[in-house]
Amino acid sequence: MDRTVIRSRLARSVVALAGGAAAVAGSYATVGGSPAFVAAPIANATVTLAPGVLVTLAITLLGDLGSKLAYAAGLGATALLFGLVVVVVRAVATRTGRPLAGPVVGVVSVGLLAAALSGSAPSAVGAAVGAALVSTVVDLGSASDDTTTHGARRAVLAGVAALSVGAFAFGGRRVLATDTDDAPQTPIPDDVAAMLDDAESKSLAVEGLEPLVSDHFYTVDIANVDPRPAREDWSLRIHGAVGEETTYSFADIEAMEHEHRFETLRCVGESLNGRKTDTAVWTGVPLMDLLEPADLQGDYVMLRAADGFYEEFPVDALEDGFLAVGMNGRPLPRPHGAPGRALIPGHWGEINVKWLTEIEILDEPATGYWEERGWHGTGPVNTVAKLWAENRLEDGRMEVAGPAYAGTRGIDRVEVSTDGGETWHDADLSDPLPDDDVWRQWVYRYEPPGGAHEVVVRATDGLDTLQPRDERRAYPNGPSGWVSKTIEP
Ligand SMILES: Nc1nc2c(c(=O)[nH]1)N[C@H]1C(S)=C(S)[C@@H](COP(=O)(O)O)O[C@H]1N2
Ligand SMILES: [Mo]
Repeated sequence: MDRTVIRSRLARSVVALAGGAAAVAGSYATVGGSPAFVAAPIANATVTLAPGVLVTLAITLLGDLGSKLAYAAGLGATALLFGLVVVVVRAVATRTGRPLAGPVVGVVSVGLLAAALSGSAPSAVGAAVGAALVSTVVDLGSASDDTTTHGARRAVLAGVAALSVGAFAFGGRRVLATDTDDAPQTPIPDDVAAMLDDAESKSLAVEGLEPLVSDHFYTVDIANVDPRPAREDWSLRIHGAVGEETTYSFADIEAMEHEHRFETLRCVGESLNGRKTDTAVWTGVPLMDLLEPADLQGDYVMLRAADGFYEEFPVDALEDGFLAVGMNGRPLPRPHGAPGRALIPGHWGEINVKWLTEIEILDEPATGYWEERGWHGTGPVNTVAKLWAENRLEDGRMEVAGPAYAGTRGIDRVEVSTDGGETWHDADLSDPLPDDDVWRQWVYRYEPPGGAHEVVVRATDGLDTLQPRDERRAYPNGPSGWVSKTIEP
């Protein structure tokens, strides 16, 4: 192929991609990272449609990076799709001898595609305007001569235009975006403030150790763009094997008696010493208050959510279940399932369904989202003592510390070995928080030996069961084994 032909094709691809990227950025400028964002459906499909093994690999090996990569892939694919539309439309217009119609038709088709993808007029207009800007800049910049030698110039113009739209979109959202993503910032009620104070005073003073109420609560989502069900539109439907089908609105929930409780969540997919275990004070209503009027008649339950997530487990686990609408004294944040999520004490994180919309009672067992992908994450959590902090103290001693968690079984004891498991010593534990399903912290200080040594930690739960030693990776039953670390004093 002739070099000029290659060059001009390359330039056209750059122009198209820039147009696509500008369309994505334009949509972002108007609706941000909401479900109306044009990239949301494709970004979300990258997780939902990807083979289970791949998703599992990404979760266990890459962690949060995996979901960021999936999101980036979704953004790229959306930009490509729009770029393709721009190319085709421009080519058709040129061939029919009406090149000027290109941008116009491009805008219309980008707008239509964006509307179809997002179902949102502002999002579609944003996308169309973004694409049109790039198209117009390219056409104006090369109006004087249409020779292929100027392909490079077109490409540069397109790139600059797309970057400008992108910078405007991201910068603009930073400056202009009202806090629509987060629930309104209400003052923290006194009773929650007292609980937070309690947790703070019980947290061990160890440098580098997160306090008992987590500063940063992890998130795990099947969707790259979280749903945003407005409170007014949200409802919780209880149906299936029930005597009386019942639906609650958010106002119904708000009118009920609220409680606060400490509760820890742990993801079955985390690594043994991982960071996907956190604790918060949750505010809401006991699920049984909602379920009693429905008259449950089946032995299993399926919880369903606004993002298409669903998890099934035995109905007995609902007994102590909770519908949380608040977290640490504030309305439940969107990433944690606003306006309402389930909390099922003692069980792995996955059945604590966020953006909860349905409680379906079943006669027969069924398969949940992660179980369809091979996980067994609906039962009680494994016991673990983690090693999150190691400090050299001023007096020359070493200090090791971390959280320990065994769901509703509670933590009775944490032991530390500083000689690779030969001898064991009791660690000090933080005073227990009032509720059943919470972690504790442990700390152990010792004179370090001269050189490198292996520190091993193990917990004993409230049923006097020692944390099993056999090492197993997260998939499929959750990580198991004793955390150990070689420490160089
Ligand atoms: N609707 C919905 N609920 C969900 C999930 C999800 O992807 N969608 N992830 C689950 C998983 S795997 C875990 S570990 C917890 C994490 O809760 P968090 O994101 O608030 O930490 O939520 C669970 N609930
Ligand atoms: Mo999870």
